[in-house]
Amino acid sequence: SGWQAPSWDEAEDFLRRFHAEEPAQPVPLPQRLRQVREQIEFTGTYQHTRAELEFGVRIAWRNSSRCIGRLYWKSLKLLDCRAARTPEEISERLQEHLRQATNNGRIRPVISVFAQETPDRPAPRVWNSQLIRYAGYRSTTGQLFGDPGQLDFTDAVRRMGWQPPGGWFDVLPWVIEVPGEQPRLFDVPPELVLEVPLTHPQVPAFGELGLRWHAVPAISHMRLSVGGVDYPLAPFNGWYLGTEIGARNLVDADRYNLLPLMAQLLNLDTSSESTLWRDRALVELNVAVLYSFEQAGVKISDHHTESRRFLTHLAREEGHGRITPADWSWIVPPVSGGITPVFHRYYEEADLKPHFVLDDEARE
Ligand code: HEM
Ligand code: NRG
Repeated sequence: SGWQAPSWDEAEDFLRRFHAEEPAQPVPLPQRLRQVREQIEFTGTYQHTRAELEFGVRIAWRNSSRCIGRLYWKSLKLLDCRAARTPEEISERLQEHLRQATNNGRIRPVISVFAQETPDRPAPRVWNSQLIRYAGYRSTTGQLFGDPGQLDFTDAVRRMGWQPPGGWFDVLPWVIEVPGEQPRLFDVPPELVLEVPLTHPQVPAFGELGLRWHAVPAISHMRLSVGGVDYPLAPFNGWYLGTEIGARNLVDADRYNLLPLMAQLLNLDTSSESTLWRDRALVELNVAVLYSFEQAGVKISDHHTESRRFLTHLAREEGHGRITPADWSWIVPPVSGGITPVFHRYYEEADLKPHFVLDDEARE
């Protein structure tokens, strides 16, 4: 992407919206607008106050068209990591993020915001697409194992010297890059990675497969953009919707691809598509994911409940006179779409700011 000065229009829009939604500010709007205009003029950019940044990240979540989990947008907790400079400092902040987010299974939505881009200093970055992901491998015989969605990233960290354990669920190291230095690898301390062993309430053999998944989805490759200022490293997390694991991560043909194995365990007739063996295996996998997380005391949502909450969110926002942009194809869950209420309507499409953007420069 490269350096882009914050546009005055975007800065002004943001500050006006902040003061409109949260009027009780110590510095009145006209004075703050003057300050920011001067900062941009003299330094090429400006610094958000903590209150502005906290508002900014919450609105960025509220504006995420693809996210079904937005009812709780006001509860997002900000960790202000803008002062962290060295790879060690950044790694420590990321560890603290995992600690606060995981909260022994009572997962809390958290975002850590690192340094912004400035005219004379590019921002730090993490190459990982999420703070916790499993490595993917191709054996010498061409056999895939682990998470094939991470083959390229796994290759990259191997070339940087990572020793692959070669298992199905190996947590990948962080690749932390700060300006003017080579990227560095950091192992994620295992005690910070809460994982759930997967079992099925009626199929004991399923539990013997040794499947597992991590508790916290923490996206680390989206750029946060607030009031014209770019924060390339701003990892955030909520909790999982069961289908993300049970209908995609474990099921996609280019991920763990487990439907055939599940069908075998369930003794399903796979001789023809019309037995719907895929669908039946899919539902049982999703049962297993929700059941296992609940057994382990790890927060997770099912798609019926989270769909209803999303409609509550739409109604609430409408009550405030705001539009809620949404992308139907991402909001509707990948199983049982038509029996969730989010299926039966259309949504407004809009690219509102502040927002999260998928960065071209992020790997994978
Ligand atoms: C996407 C659920 C919290 C921002 C999604 C998706 C789901 C989801 C199911 C679609 C993912 C996919 O299909 O790969 C939830 C739930 C949350 C939550 C249950 C619980 C609190 C958050 C938070 C943020 C956020 C805290 C940001 C502060 C986003 C964004 C996307 C997204 C930006 C789109 C990602 C992309 O384009 O790849 N969310 N979310 N979500 N969510 Fe949430
Ligand atoms: N599907 C991805 C995670 C994407 C974001 N989902 C969330 N976000 N729930 C996966 O790992 O399966 N969140 O911030 O909670």
